[in-house]
Amino acid sequence: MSTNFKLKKREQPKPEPPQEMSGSSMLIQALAREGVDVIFGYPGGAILPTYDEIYKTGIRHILARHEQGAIHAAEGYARVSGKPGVCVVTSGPGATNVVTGIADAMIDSLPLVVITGQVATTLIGTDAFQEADMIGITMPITKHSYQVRTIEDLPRIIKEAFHIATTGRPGPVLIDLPKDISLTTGLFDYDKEVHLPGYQPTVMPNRLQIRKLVEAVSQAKKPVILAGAGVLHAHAAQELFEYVEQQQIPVVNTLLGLGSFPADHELHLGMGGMHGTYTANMAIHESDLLISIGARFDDRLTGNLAFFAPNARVAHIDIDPAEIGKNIETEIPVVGCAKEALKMLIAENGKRGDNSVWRADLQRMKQEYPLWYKEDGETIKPQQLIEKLCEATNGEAIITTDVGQHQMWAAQYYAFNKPNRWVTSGGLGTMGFGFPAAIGAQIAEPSSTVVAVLGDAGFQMTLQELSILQELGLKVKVILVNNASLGMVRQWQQLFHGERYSNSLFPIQPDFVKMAEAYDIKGMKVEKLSEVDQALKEMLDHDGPVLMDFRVAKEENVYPMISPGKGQHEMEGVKP
Ligand SMILES: Cc1ncc(C[n+]2csc(CCOP(=O)(O)OP(=O)(O)O)c2C)c(N)n1
Repeated sequence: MSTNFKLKKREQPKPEPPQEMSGSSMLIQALAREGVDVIFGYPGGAILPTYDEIYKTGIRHILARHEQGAIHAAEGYARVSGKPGVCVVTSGPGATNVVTGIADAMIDSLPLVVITGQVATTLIGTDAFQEADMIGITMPITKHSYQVRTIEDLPRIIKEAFHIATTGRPGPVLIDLPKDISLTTGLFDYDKEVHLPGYQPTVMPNRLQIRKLVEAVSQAKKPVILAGAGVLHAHAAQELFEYVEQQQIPVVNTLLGLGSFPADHELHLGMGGMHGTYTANMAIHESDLLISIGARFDDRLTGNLAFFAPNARVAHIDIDPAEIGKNIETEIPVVGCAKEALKMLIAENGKRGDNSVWRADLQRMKQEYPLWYKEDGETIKPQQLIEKLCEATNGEAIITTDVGQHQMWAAQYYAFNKPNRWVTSGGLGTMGFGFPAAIGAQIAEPSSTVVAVLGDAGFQMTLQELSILQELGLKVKVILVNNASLGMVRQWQQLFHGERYSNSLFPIQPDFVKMAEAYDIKGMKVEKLSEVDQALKEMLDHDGPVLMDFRVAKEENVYPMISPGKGQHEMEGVKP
C-alpha cells in the first residue's frame, strides 16, 4: 500500500546519468523533471543566475509586476490545475513580498514551491544588501522551509520540496537559494528516491473506523455531510456524489469546498457558516450525525462553538491528523485521503439510516428560507449581478474573488456544479488575491472563461497585473462590484460600530474605464440594472480581456449573517 498520495500522477521520467552542472542549472533541470511548465516570478540580484538559466532554456516564465501578483497567480494556477504552483523571486524585498501569498497557500492547503534567492552563504547573517531571514520569517507559514547550504544538497532538496508540497495535505514549501550555491557546480543526480522517515502521510483510512462510521450512518435520523476543500484536493467529487446518492445524506459545503458537490442537487443545502444559508446552518445545528470530509471547522463556519452542532455525533475524515479534534470534539476520527475514505464507504454499501423525515424537513426549509434580497428594478443589486453572471456563463466559468462582500455574494449566488471552478482566499482572507489568481487560473486553463469578481478596494491592491493581460493574450474578464467603499468593513461599522464609517468610504475613485484603456484593455462602466444583461454579453463575447466597472447599490449588506459570538441557529437577516 502506497503512502505517497500525489495530487496528480506525473509520468515518472527515465533515470538519467548524473551530470556536472551549476546550481541554477540544476534547479531548472529539476523543474523540468517535475513536469513544471510555467514559473511565476520576478528577478533581482541574488536570483540572477537562475534567471540566466530561464533565458537559456526557454522554460515558460510569467513576469508579474509585483511579487505578490506572482505568488497569487501561482496559487490560482495550483487551485485550478491541481499541479504545484512554482514561484521564483529574489532575496530581501522580493522574498518578503511573497510572504502573504505563502501564508495564504498554507491556510488554504495549496501546493506551492517557492524559490527565493538569498545572499551568498558567506554573507548570511551579516545584514548584507537585500538579506532577509526567510527561514525565520516563513517557518510558521510553510509546510517546510529549506535553506540550501551546499551544492550536494540541492537536487535532494528540490525533490523533497515537490514531494512535501504535493503529498498528504498540500501546502507551500520554500527553498532559499544562496547566490553562490546557484553559481557553484556539482553533480546533478535526480533519481534518488525521496526518503523522509518523519513524513509519511496516512492515505488509507483504518477500516474499523470506516465501519464505525457506517454503523453511525445506519443509526442516524438527521445526518449531514460537511464537505470542504479536502474533497477537491483529493479529486474526490465523483466519490462524494456516489456516496451521497447511495446513502441519501444532505450536504453542506464550506466556503472553500464549493463545487465539491453540485449546487443544483436536491440534497445540497448550500454553504454553511457566517454568511451561509439558513438551511445549511440549521441542518448542522439540528443534526444527530455530522460527517466532516476535508473541512477544518474554522470559526467562520462554526460561529460560537458552545452552540455548534449540540446534538451531533461527529465524524471527521481528514488527511491531516492535526485537524481532528482541533476545534470540535470528534467521536469517529478517520485519518486518510478523502477519496480513499469515500471509496471504502461506498464499497461498504452500509444500511441507510431512516432519514426521510429529515430530508423532507430540509427541503421545506430550503423552499421557505432561500437566500434573498430586495430588488428595486433600477439600481444594480450585487446579488443580482452574480445571479446574472451565473446565468450568462451557464454556471461553468472559473470564478476568482477577492475578500469582502462581493466574495460572499459570489459564494452565495454563483451555482458551482463542478469542482475546481472556484478560486478564493478562504482562510487568510487576502485582499488583492482575486485578480492575480485569475491570471494563474487562465494560464492553467487557457480555453476556459475566467471571471475575476472583485471589490473596488481589493482590486486596487494588485491591479498592476493588468499589464500582463494583453502581453500574454489572457482573456480574463474582470468584474468590479464597485460600491465605492471597503464594503465588508463598512457593513461591520454599520452593524457593530454605531455607523461610524472610519476610513472605509472612498470619496473619489479612479476612472476604471480609462485605466483599462491605459493598459489596452476594453473597459466598460455599467450603472443601471437594465444594462447589465447586455454588458455581460458584450464582456463574454469580447475576444480579449475586459474590465467591467459595475456601480452597485452602495449600502447593500451581506445576509443572512451569524454575528460574532452567536451560534449557527441565531442567523439574522433570514427571509421573513
Ligand atoms: C490585505 C487585507 N487588508 C485588509 C483586509 C480587511 N478587509 C476585509 S474585507 C475589506 C473590504 C474590502 O473592500 P472591497 O475590496 O471593495 O470589497 P467589498 O467588501 O466592498 O465587496 C477589508 C479592508 C483584508 N481582508 N485583507
